[in-house]
Parts: sequence; C-alpha cells; structure tokens
Amino acid sequence: DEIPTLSLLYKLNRIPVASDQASSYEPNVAYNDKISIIKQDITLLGIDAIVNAANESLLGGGGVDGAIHRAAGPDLVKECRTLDGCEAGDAKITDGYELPSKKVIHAVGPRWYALGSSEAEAKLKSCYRRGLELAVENDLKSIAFPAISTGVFSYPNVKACNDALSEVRKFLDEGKGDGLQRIIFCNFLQKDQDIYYKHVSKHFPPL
Ligand code: AR6
Repeated sequence: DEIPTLSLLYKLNRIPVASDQASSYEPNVAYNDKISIIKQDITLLGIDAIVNAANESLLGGGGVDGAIHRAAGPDLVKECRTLDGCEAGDAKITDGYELPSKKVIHAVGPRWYALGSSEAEAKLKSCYRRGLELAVENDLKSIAFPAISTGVFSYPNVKACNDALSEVRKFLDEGKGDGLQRIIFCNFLQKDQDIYYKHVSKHFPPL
C-alpha cells in the first residue's frame, strides 16, 4: 500500500502514518493545528523539509543521517561537500534529491558527554530554531524533526523532548513561524514516541 503524502493527509486532517500504524493515530495535540507527533521513518515523508541529525562534516554517518543519505542517493553528499561543514547548534539546507521530501535541513546536535548540560541544551535548542528559521527563509510550509542527538550523541531522551518542544513553542510564540503549516516531531523509537505523548501537553496544551 502507498503511504499517503502529507498534502493529502492535510485535507483529511490526518498526519502521515504507515498503513500498519494508521489505527494508532489520535489527534492528541493541537496548537494552531501545526504540531504533529508521529512514529515513522523520516525518509518516507513527502513534505517540504526533513531535518537530518548530522555531524560537523555533513558528509554522512550512521543513524538517521545514514538512512537519509541512502534514500536521497549520491547527489546529496555531492552537494554537502560544497557546504564546508557545519558547527554544532547550526544547520544548513540542501535539496532532497531522491527523497520524497523537497529539502533536507542538516542540523548538527551536541554530543552530550562533550559538553556541560546547559551548553548542550543551548545547542540542541539552537538546532530546532535554525531548522525552523531555514524553513521560513526558504518559504517551506512543512518540516519534520527527528529526535536530534538522542542516538549516537547520547542526549537524554526526556530532556531532549522537553527542550525541543519548548524551543519550538517559543519560536511560534515569537510569531516567527506564522508561515509554517505543519511541524512534525518524527520519532523512530517507540520510547521517544511515548515520551513525546507524555510531555507535549506541557508545551502545547490541547485546544
Ligand atoms: N527516521 C527517523 N528517525 C530515525 C531514523 C529514521 N530513519 N533512524 C534513526 N532515527 P542518531 P544523533 C532516530 O544517532 O544522536 C550519525 O552517525 C534514532 O532512533 O541518528 O544526533 C551522524 O552522522 C534517534 O532517536 O543521531 C552523527 O555522527 C534519532 O534518530 C551522529 O550519528 C537520532 O539518532 C548524530 O547523532
């Protein structure tokens, strides 16, 4: 079965889920109707931008980075080579090539054990903010974030979730995300999906 694209699901007021997960979707979150929390392989999303959890080289790696590069094909790393890397806390944008997503925003999260917790927190929040800023600057309407830094980079999952949600909320409260139609937190692990469901209402109370 085909996985429905986000644009179709907008119309149906549904978020994109693989067919075997469709029954698990409940619209549990609503903040200007912009926030979705899904459990999905981010490389399958047919939206404007997916965010990659990259490293400073921007030349690929394991985890979601490896999956994105595999799905995008070899032209992605060619463009990445022209970008001259990226610092932790920052992000750079490329085309999506063979991905269903139009663009990839490569964000570099902090390595938890390399930094003090307040410095790591500032850099993680900055990844989400830079991702949103790049989406707005490029006139993109939909963006999906993976759980940046919570894999290889060992950022604690609950703190990562709360830091991500609070920064996105802050960005929207500042009026900077008015042009965005949908912001998706795309979890790969059930553990993170459960954490997001548990904590989201503190940051985005149900309408
Ligand atoms: N879709 C969505 N999320 C995914 C996918 C996927 N296809 N695959 C994994 N995840 P990680 P980091 C989740 O390690 O901690 C790489 O080598 C994963 O379960 O990918 O920021 C880079 O090159 C986890 O929840 O990224 C860097 O060197 C989340 O994505 C380094 O890892 C992030 O895990 C970055 O480490």
